[in-house]
Amino acid sequence: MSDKEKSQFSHIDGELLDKICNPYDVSRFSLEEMTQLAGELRCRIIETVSKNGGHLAPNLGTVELTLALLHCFDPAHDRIVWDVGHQAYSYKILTGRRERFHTLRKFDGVSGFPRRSESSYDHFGVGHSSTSISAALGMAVARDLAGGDNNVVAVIGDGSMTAGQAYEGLNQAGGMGRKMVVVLNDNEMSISKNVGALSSFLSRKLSNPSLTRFKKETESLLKQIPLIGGDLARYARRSEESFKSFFTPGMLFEAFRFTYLGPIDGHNLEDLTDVFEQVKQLDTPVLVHVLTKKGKGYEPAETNPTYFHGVGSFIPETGRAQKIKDRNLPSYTEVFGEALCRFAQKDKSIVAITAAMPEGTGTDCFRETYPERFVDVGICEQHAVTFAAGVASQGFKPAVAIYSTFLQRSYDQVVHDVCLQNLNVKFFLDRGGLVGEDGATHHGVFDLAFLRHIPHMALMAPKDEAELVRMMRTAFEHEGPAAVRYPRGVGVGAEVDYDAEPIELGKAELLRDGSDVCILALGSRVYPALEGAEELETEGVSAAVLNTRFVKPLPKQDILDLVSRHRFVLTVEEGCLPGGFGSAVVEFLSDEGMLDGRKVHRLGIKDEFVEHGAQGELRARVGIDKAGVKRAVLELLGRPQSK
Ligand SMILES: Cc1ncc(C[n+]2csc(CCOP(=O)(O)OP(=O)(O)O)c2C)c(N)n1
Repeated sequence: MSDKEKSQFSHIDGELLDKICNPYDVSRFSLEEMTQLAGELRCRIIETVSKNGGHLAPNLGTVELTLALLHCFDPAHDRIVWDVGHQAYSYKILTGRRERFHTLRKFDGVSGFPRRSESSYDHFGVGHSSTSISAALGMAVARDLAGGDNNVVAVIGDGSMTAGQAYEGLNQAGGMGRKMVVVLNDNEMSISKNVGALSSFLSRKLSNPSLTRFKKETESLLKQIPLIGGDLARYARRSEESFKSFFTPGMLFEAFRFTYLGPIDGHNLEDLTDVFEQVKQLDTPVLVHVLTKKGKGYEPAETNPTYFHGVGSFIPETGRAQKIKDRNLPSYTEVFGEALCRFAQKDKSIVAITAAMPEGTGTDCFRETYPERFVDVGICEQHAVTFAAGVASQGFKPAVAIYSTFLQRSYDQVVHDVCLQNLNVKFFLDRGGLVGEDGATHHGVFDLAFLRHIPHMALMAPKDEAELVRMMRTAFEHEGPAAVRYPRGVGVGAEVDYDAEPIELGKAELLRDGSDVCILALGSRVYPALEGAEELETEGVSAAVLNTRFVKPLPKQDILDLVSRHRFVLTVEEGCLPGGFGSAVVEFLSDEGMLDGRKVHRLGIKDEFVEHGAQGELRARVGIDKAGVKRAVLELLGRPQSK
């Protein structure tokens, strides 16, 4: 470790922090004490995230903002609504969860996101972005109906302001004119650099030289208007200040009938508390524009906010990642990114589309290699899908790389814009299944169920990273919409052939034959099923395992061939049971009159939300790991289970 690295983090005792008994204590602290508290909070967050992983950079940026909110507002009476909620660690620590904060993101521990079930101070549950203004407005309307007098504050980042829903909320809020506050936490970053026209508008790019040029151009344009142009130009010239404020972010929000205050230094506690005290007096919608630095106070995170946005365990002194045992295996995301670049080299019609997640989806390498065919649309999943449909309608092959959980946003666009027109859009759904520590808001367990019934859609899930590449090729060669869903994490170490042949649509793969039971497994559950079957052999059970590969078109012939030889059938998937892969199999067997005299059991995620925790731990708890497969087979066969 070099001297420079050593200086990057040093422990600070929680001298003030550990004395806090309830959130009201913050309102009694002086500015000086709050400044000390900010340092202690940062230290607590860095130490905990370095062990448990989590959203570091966003949380370091909101320490002063949180202190100022708790100083000025009453978190029991007022309503504070965090957008995405990945920046609420300080809030959690200060609102009763300090002592449990070391359990952050662990099973049964503090969640990484606000949750109503976790604390009465978490006023609205969240994990997906851009919901805060809508929810806060709902709370404001409910307050007025109930004759209440509480404040409602939504805190939203500039990245989250790229989503349409934020403007739907602003539009209604401005129209209704209810008392509410929107705090725009502007750090010029989404996970990566923020994108779109609005981001440069917000990010005070109107520097003096460009402002002057803009002013001159506008004046000369105004002068060209017959009769009144000269007057307009004179009005516009009247004051430099009014001109400036007219053409700054305030203009946008004032068009939505919000009172605009800002921009304000989001790390200056005095300014923040001053402005929050003022907004409490206003009875209109107010937008407070706060400028913060992502990763503030921790050099490695300030320097590389994208990496430290959401990070695994690391060494606090250096910021370097802790060594993880599977690190030598490539992740599904990496294999996907590499394959997409290779395919795009030969096929010039491939266009990569991401909704603000180039790194998360592995399309960052595509961005570097084929910038003209790469599009980051911002946090706009609905738009991403319709945009892709537009691209496809002109003969290109858009690849929408997206987390399964975020495609939930785009259901109608998938149905109405893509599938109804049978357009050639390819969906690559990363984080399909249980994602682990991010928990219920992020598990990608509904995709198979919400995609499989849409006409024209082809839907598949690979058993390993080599099959992922083959399925990508299958999807690209298929005429029409297709989706490939794969899990979070590393592959199994299968040798990847980037030139491998596609797979015939609707063709399964029999991996193991057997006589007592047949297991129809899908995607990430194929190897656990196979390993379970091998172990069952030693217990005298002969189990066949089919890598079913496709949910749609279902490999009907392969299923018929196998099931017709078995009385006992088990399906295994890492997705929700209602409407999922197992349901598809049962429907098919029923239609074929194959259920009589057979026992079919489905393994998957029951009709419930799964909590946060390590991915392996969660898979074991819901019973879809190797042990769960073995248990289910023995139960199905009515065999006694060894304890
Ligand atoms: C609907 C949805 N899409 C994508 C994400 C993934 N995501 C989490 S945070 C984030 C960036 C948010 O940027 P911003 O609101 O500016 O907050 P910052 O992290 O910069 O503080 C993204 C894209 C999400 N949570 N929800």
